[in-house]
Amino acid sequence: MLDKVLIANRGEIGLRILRACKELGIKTVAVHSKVDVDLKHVRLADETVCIGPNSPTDSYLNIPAIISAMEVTGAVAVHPGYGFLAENADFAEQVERSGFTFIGPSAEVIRTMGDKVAAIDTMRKAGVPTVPGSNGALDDDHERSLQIARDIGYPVIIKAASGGGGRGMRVVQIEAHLINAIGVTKMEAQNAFGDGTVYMEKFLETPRHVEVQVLADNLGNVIHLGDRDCSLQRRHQKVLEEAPAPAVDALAREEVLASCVQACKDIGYSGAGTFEFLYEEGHYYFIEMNTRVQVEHPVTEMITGVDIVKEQLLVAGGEPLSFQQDDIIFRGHAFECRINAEDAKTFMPSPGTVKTFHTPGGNGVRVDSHLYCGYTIPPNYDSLIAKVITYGKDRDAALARMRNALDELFILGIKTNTDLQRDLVADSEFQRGGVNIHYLEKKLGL
Ligand code: MV4
Repeated sequence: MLDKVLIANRGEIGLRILRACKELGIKTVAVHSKVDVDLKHVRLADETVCIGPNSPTDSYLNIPAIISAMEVTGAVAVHPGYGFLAENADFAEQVERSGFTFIGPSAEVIRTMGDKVAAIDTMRKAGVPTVPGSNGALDDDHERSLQIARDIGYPVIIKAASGGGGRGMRVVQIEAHLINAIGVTKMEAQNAFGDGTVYMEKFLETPRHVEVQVLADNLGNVIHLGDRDCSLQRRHQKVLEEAPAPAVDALAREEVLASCVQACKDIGYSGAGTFEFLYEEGHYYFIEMNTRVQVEHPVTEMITGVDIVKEQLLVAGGEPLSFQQDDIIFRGHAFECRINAEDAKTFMPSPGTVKTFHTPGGNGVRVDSHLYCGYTIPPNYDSLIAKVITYGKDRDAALARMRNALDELFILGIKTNTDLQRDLVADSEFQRGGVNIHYLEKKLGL
């Protein structure tokens, strides 16, 4: 079992990791930037280390500063949370080379999944369903690229191998535009990521974003925790998520869940992971794998009873998973509304001091938030300030609870997107279930 863990993150996930450590009797070290000395988890941690000024580059992304903090405090492992260094293979490698434990999969697996061409190739070979496409990088042979596009049919999408999360992509509607689009995407990818490798996929016009949660230990045990639907997004920022994904084909789901578990076994996966799929007309198409804990992990926790962060800590300490697949019983439905400190019209971050914070409660309601009255949200970081999560015996019950929970939520002193969330849970098409990835942007008139 790990003795002392360094939390290399901030905000709600910093607090989430601290809570999991405390439940397991693990000592905690919170590292923070100058302004973040007032963070809730920093105040609650056993030890704290200021690792630099407020700019993320100088603090939460400063690898030598974080490894030094581990040496100084005697922390044996580091939990990276999400964002920042969570999917940085060089960080994982340096942590391990310094004799510490990185809480996550091996640097090699992180590196493979960071290269989308390698990730898709790995998953296709492991039997996970992928999008019809180039099955590898595009080369300089224009005739070959044109033939691949003809074979899969237009529209197609050109994606950067080092992109992901919506960066470095271009849709091509007709053959006349293909070669130019490949050239421009390559150029942009080279400039943005230092890697001009691109690949091609069939462009799916109205898919849903459905993802699969997996857990693996270092003894060869792998389980899945079912799926989530994260289709409600704006500019690749998720807004509202739910588990399980509503209205998916039961047989296709069982097949894809089994394929994810098998793939994890094949590649020696360790820790928590998420397979991202596009789901359209009864079919799942793998697009990316995330090697970190995700913001929306609580909806899965609510319907399975599994504490995903605790499992990450156990597994990293060499313990077996607390559950076998047969122990996992999927029960009920859960939603998560992300509450951001942002302007309702412009979506620009809106930092400031919280004057009043009334959180919802009651049966089946969970709030993951680091806010407290008098806390000042700094301008330097992500605008996520709270996650309101509700559980119910079925989708309608969980949604009714979310409507009540959002009615109870009061945050004064800063601008938030709470009214948008209230609109969304009152939306009749969303209530029916299964809206696609374009639904929110269309509703907002973008
Ligand atoms: C796609 C796609 C349609 N067809 N790939 C965007 C983020 C990145 N993870 C992959 N993305 C997409 N890939 C094919 N072949 C549409 C998207 C996409 C999207 C995917 C998930 C969630 C929101 C999205 C918003 C716009 C486009």
